[in-house]
Amino acid sequence: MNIITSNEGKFKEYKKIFPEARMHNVGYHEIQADTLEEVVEQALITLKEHAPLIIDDSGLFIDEYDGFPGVYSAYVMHTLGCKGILKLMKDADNRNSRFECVIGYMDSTGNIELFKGITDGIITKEIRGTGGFGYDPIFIPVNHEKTFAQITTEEKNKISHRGKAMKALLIDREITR
Ligand code: ITT
Repeated sequence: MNIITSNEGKFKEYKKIFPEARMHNVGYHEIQADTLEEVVEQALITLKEHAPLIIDDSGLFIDEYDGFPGVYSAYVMHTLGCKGILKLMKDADNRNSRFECVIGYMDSTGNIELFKGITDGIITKEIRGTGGFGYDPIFIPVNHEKTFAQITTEEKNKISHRGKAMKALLIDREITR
């Protein structure tokens, strides 16, 4: 199974569930779209030669900003980063947010399926933790006290948007681990 990504943090999470997974950084083009699903569907079309494969488009959706950065999460991470988000939200009372992950799976015959996982949480007021990647140090999942950056990869996989999407894929497709 090829995991098509440029993000080593993501790959580490896949590797825990799919030990045979290989990271394949082929730099596919992401279209500008309103939803993660559209981005994934369009990208899959261009990646047939690498099947069986997984691609993953994820984002952080902040309620106070009607879901921004959402599909723009990568751009906002490059420009504002976690510190910029905290600065932007300095006086925000509503810190509710959610992570979404859409997995695009293409089997060796070219069949495509999408799997989604969502995890609700809140944005912290300061950076917490050094693990994980991306927005992990500023996101606490609901009913938890630690950020994604303060827990292990295994623990994150149990409750995260990506963990849920991977579980859906595994159960549906019965892919052996
Ligand atoms: P690929 O598209 O190459 O897989 P990417 O880092 O561009 O890698 P995304 O577009 O899916 O991946 O991610 C959008 C942004 O959201 C990016 O800055 C990620 O670091 C961040 N992100 C995605 N999943 C995350 C997670 O589980 N925890 C924290 N940040 C995450």
